[in-house]
Amino acid sequence: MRLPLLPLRRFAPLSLLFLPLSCSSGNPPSSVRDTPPASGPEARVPTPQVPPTQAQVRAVTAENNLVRPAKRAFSDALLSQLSVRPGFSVNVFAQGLTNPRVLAVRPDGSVYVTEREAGRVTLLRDSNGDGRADQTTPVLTGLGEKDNGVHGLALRGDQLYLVTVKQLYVADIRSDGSLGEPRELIGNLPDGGQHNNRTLAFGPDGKLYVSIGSTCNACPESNPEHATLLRVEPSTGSRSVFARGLRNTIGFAWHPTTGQLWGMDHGSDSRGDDFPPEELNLIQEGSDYGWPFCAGKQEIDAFISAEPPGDLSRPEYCARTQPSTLEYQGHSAPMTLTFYTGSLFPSEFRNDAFLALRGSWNRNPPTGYKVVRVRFDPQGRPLGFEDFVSGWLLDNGQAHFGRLVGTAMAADGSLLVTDDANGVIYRIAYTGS
Ligand SMILES: [Ca+2]
Ligand SMILES: [Ca+2]
Repeated sequence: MRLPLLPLRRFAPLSLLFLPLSCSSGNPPSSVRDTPPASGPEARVPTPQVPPTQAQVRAVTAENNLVRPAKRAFSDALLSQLSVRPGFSVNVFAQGLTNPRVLAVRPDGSVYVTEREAGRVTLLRDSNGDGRADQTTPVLTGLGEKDNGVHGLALRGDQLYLVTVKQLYVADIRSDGSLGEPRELIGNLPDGGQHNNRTLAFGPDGKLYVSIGSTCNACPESNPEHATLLRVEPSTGSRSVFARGLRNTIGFAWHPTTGQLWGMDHGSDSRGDDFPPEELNLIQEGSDYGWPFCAGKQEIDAFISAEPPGDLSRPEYCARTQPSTLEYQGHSAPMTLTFYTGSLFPSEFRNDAFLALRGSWNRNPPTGYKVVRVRFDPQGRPLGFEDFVSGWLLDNGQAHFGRLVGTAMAADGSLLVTDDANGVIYRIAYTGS
């Protein structure tokens, strides 16, 4: 349920609230943001809300909608039930893996995958080009275990960067694809807490970007590196906060032609079925994307009891944060994001993105459990989301047979997607005419 918009009680009228802001900056409130996103509405005054009463919080929490679809084992019969766009097909690239999470693909077709709960990195190869891996070789073991195992990967040249919760490593890739001993580049990333799934990617600037989720569902963080994207100098490991107010942006990537950085942030839980939305953000250096006090397009999160820092009212604070560019159904759990630059798919897919939605546990009915396409226009502005492959959710949301995490484009232009629940890697290819 959504909380009703409550009358403004504890705040001064908005016109008064924004008066000092206008005077001090010399600009009208619509100019509060430094840089508007590439698309999306103009800045607007956030809807004023007061924090909900404890009774209202209890009412939402009581119907907290903890719906956890039961896991079904993978089967070829279930595979055949997936819905995919006409002309595309889905097959199993690999299976029997332990909790496969993040993928990285080399130009020669080698696929590295992290098996987080095993603390392992495995190399997969399809040597005969039939779309199925026929070599499965563990190349690194012992990097953490359970929820603390190795998770994020990034390739650069003949080196593979790897991240656990607190450590960033780099390993040389030998000619046979095996890895040398990983060297620790950073040993003191922030503690994990609720969100310990670090992800990595190299930017067009040659720097390594690391997503550091929040420790909590919705709270002010004391460590300024939590709920951020960090930028790391790969030669030294020196690092700085690139953007903040990001609760858990596991999926982020640079648009192939504009070079703009787009990321999908997870909204906070236990706020009803639909609020807050998952966010597609244009991530810019030095910007604050609002969490934990604001969500979506500068909407105030009325559930959090803490007050924003800096003696700012909630509307003032949210007006200084970056609104999302697009929103998606709350609780879908966006995972990794991959721009499509291949030529196997029809040309209309080029420079669009694919996104794995791991799926909800905090919504009734459940949502997610699918792969969506994020359409971008020729100028690189996101237009919207559409289902690409769906059907992992079964029986009206009572069951599932896959929770999707990692996405990557294979060397042949197909799309690989990991399922960490049944240990499957799916391959989506275009087979139409
Ligand atoms: Ca094969
Ligand atoms: Ca946000």
